[in-house]
Amino acid sequence: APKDADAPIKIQSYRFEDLTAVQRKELLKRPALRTEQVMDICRPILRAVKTGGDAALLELTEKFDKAKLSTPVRHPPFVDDAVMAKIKPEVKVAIDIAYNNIHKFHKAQKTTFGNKKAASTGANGVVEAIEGEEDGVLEVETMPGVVCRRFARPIESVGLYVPGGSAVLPSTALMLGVPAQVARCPTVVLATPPRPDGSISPEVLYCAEKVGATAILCAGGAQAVAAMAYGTETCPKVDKIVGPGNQFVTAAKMLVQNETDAIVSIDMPAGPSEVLVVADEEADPAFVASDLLSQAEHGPDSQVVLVGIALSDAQLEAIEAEVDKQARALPRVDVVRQAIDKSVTLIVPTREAAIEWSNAYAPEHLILQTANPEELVKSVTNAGSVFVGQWSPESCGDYMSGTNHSLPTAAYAKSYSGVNVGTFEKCITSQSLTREGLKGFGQNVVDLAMCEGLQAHAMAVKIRLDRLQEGVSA
Ligand code: HSO
Ligand code: ZN
Repeated sequence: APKDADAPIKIQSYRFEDLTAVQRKELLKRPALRTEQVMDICRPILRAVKTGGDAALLELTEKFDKAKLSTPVRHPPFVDDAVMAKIKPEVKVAIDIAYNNIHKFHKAQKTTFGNKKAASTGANGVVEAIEGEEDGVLEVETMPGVVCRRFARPIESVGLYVPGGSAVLPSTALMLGVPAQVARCPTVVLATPPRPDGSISPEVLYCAEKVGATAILCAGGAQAVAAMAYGTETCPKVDKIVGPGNQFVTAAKMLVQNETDAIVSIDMPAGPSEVLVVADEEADPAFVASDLLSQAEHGPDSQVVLVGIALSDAQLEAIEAEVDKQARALPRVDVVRQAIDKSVTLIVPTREAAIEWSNAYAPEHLILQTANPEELVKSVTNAGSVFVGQWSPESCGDYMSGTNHSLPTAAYAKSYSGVNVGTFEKCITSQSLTREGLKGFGQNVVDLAMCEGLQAHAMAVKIRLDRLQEGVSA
């Protein structure tokens, strides 16, 4: 039943000391996703597109997005003067600045991929960046005459899922498109659901243009995932599908990933967006509340956690009053109310306990509104992205600073990284042995191969060692 509009918009609060071990474990949990049910809905959709191609895709787009299209795929250029005229000048400026910062930060990730090649040391001992293809080559001579290398190559064809629906997300088009562009992926399909009139938001079109997408797939949901995973008459088949989406998109991504005839990988399993804010007695209650609400407005399932370090009752009440006051002024107050209803405030005794809780929760976003926030960062072991200090709201990372906003949720920050340039590359290793290299450890290879009972392996080395021996005696 809809809550009465006068009911306080208040986060349930707990004191760490009052909780049992079982209760603590409960509080760390995310709401269970009903993946099985959703997968059952997705399976026939995937099958339809796999066998029916564009015709099936267009039919599903008409059914789910109410858009009647003649073809699902658009090719560049995506924008012309008419499209650009629909974008507010200040929005264009904002997109341009965001693009530049995201590009700068992601470009820098290429050269940190591996160490610099020793051979590239310049005249005065300065290590020079290796241009172009050789970006980030890692090279190690493990034994004399044995050189091992690791180098990155772009994934040839990638699919970027940019959600539509309740909000248009040009920022997500940038967050997925820029690292793909920096990685130099040759084929970049940007999928996004069309509006009922068949159009795509001009801001998303502009971002697709800027990141150099090679095609736009005007489709959403499981059907878009299927089109990219299998390919259709007009949609290129991709090798990896990246980007956030609703539960259908997520379920479809998980399904195609397991299909041996699709051979497609995904970035990570995505759940509802989350934030954990750590605040101390000195934190500004209005700032803390605004950060909690910016996450809550994403959706009724959004997870919002406040961890207060030894907060006085007065400080906690001040934050709660701000949450209530600011929430009521929001157009998405109904969404916010539902998210806040499921949210938690936890009062812990110390800074150490706060970070320990955060590490156990492994939040997608971690905001530190405390004294010496940089000091706290050193103890962070699990988080998607950290917002350090009171002047670093999550909104800046969502749009402008340069970090990626496509991040692991549902405690997957324990093992996954957010989207980055590496998401769009794979690493290839190589080894080059000289005669001396082979001679050096050839017998050791033979011995291990024989230990494993793999005589052909041993032979591949022995035959060469013998040849080198002949060379010496001849
Ligand atoms: N906070 C969202 C990203 C986003 N926010 C897009 C605004 N637009 C998930 O990280
Ligand atoms: Zn956001």
